[in-house]
Amino acid sequence: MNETIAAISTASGEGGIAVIRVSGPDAVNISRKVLTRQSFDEPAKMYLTSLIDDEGRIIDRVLAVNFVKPKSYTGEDIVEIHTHGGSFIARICLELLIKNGARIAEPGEFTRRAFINGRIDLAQAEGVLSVIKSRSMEALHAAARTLTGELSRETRKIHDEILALQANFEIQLDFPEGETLNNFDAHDDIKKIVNELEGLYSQCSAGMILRDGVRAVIIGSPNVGKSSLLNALLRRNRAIVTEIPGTTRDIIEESIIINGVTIRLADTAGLRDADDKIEAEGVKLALEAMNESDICLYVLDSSREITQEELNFIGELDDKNVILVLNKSDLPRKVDDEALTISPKIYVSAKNLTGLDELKGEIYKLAAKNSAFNSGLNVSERQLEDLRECLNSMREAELSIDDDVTAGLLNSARLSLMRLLGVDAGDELLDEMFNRFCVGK
Ligand SMILES: Nc1nc2c(ncn2[C@@H]2O[C@H](COP(=O)(O)OP(=O)(O)OP(=O)(O)O)[C@@H](O)[C@H]2O)c(=O)[nH]1
Ligand SMILES: [Mg+2]
Repeated sequence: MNETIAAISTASGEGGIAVIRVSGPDAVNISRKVLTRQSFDEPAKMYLTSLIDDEGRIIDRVLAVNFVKPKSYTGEDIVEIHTHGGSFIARICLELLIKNGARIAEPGEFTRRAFINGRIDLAQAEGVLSVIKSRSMEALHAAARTLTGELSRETRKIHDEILALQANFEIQLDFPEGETLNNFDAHDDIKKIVNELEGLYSQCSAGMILRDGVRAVIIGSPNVGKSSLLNALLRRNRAIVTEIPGTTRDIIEESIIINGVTIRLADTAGLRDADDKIEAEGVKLALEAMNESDICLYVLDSSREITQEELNFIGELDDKNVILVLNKSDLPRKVDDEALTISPKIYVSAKNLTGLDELKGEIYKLAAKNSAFNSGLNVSERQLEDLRECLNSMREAELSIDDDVTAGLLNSARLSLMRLLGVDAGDELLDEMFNRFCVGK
C-alpha cells in the first residue's frame, strides 16, 4: 500500500485527452519529475504545465491536478495528468512516471485502495463497476443509486436492526427458565425485517435485470417467420430469411432496448423432427434456449391453420411467460383464433412491420413484472446471493420457536449482510472482485 501506482485511466485509442492517474504517498514527488511545474498550491485545481522527458525536453502541454489525501478517489494523494489524446503520448507519460518510481497499477487497484482506505464500501465498489458497464439509462441510474450508497445505507440499517434484536435475544437467554424480558415480542420485529429485506431484494433483482437484460427466445415451427421477426424488431437484416423451412440452424442472439430495459432476443431453429443432423442439433439448442429464457415469444403463421403439433406444444408452455405472436397478418387469416387460449396474443406482420410496438409493449410488461425498475439497485451475483441467504435465515427465524435457534439464525443473517458490505472481506474475494475492473479504475 505504500507504493505509488500509476495508470492510464482513459480508454485506449485516439481521443481529445488522455488522463494518467498517479496515486500514493509519492504521487506529487514523482509527478514533479515529469512536469515543469513544481508546486500545486491549491488542491483540486487544474494547472497548465508541460510534460518533460529525462533530458528536460518538452513532450506535450498538459493539465495537472493534485487531490490531497484523504479527499481523493483513493483516499491517498493523487495527481492526474491530462495529456492530449492519443495512446502514444499517454504511454510515454506513463513510462516516464514508472521510470521515476511509480508502479503500474493492477486492474481496479485505484478502486481497491478507495475501499481499503474506507472511502467506499464493497457495495459501492460494485456500483462503480456497474456504472462503467451500463448500457442503458435505466441501468446507469440503478448503478448510480448503488454507487452513491443507497444499497449500503439500506443494508446497514437492516444490519443494525438485526443486531439490536440479536442483543435482546442474548439477554433473554440469560434469564432463568420461564422468565422473560418485559414486553419482548420478537416476532413482529422479525416480520418487519423480513418485509424490508424482501423490498430490498426486489430492488436488487430489478437492478440485475437492468444490467444483464431479460432473455427472450423466439420459438415456433419452421417457416412461420421467426427470423423475419428478429430482423423486424432489430430493424436490420441480421438473420437469414428464406421461404425454405429449416433455414435457421444456430441460435442468433441480439439485443434491443425497450423503455430502457435490455431485451436479449434469441432466434432459433424451427421446431420439427428434423432428419438433417445439423438441423436436429439446432432444434435441441432451441429447446435449451427456451428453458433458460425469461420470456418466450411463440410464433405462429396466421395465414395457415394451426397444426396439432403446435397445439400440443403450446399446451405445454408455461403460460406466465409466453406471448403468442401471430405473424403474417398481412395475408388472409386462416388461424383459428378461438383455439388459442393463451394470452397475450399479438398479430404482427414482420414483412410490413405492423404490430411491433404492441409486441414490444407486451415484452416490456412481462419483463417488468414484479420488478421495481425505477428504484432498481445494481448488484453483483455475489451480493444478491448474500441478500438471499440473509432473507432465508430471517424467514427461518420467523418460524422458529426456540430462542437459541432464533439467536443463531439472526447471527447468520447479520453475517450475510456484513459479507455484502465487504466487512472483513478476505483477499480472495477482493481479488475476484477488482480483477473485473479495467486498468486505471
Ligand atoms: N407475407 C408475409 N411473409 C412473411 C412474413 N414474415 C416472414 N415471411 C416469409 O416467411 C418465410 C419464412 O421466413 P423466416 O423468417 O425465414 O421464417 P423462420 O421461422 O425463421 O424459418 P426457419 O428458420 O426455417 O425456422 C419467408 O419467405 C419470409 O419472407 C410476414 O409477416 N408476412
Ligand atoms: Mg429462421
